[in-house]
Amino acid sequence: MEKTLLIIKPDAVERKLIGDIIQRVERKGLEIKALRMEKVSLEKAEKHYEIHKGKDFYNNLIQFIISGPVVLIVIEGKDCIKVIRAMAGSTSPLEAVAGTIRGDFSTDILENIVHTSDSIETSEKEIKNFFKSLS
Ligand code: FUP
Repeated sequence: MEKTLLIIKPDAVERKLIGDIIQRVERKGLEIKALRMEKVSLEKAEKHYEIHKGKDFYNNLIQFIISGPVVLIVIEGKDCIKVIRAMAGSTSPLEAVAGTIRGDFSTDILENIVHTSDSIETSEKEIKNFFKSLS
């Protein structure tokens, strides 16, 4: 069964949005397979975002994701990668519509509440980075 990684980012943890976001996942009918709260290490952050290395926003992205605790969640369900990305909403705050997580909670392209895997290949890699026992 397909799996995806959802990260509740430091801004959302700070703003006490963990419960709201988890409730959306459960109400959608998806399965939570693993869940852990932690402050991400620089090493793991760099691995997670290696595809963005060299981009102008890369340093800010790394500093942000290690700035405070996050919640790492492995979700399982039919087509869950696409379903969770649709629920997260667009990366661009101008395009993230109301009803999506980003559309409801963020106006910022960097501090944008959640990370979601974007393909089967990246979800496997991302889950392996944070949950050794699931891979
Ligand atoms: P997404 O898959 O929607 O999380 O977006 P991307 O993989 O394109 O980008 C990863 C993260 O980089 C975003 F969550 C926020 C950050 N980012 C910026 O800060 N500026 C940009 O122009 C694009 C992305």
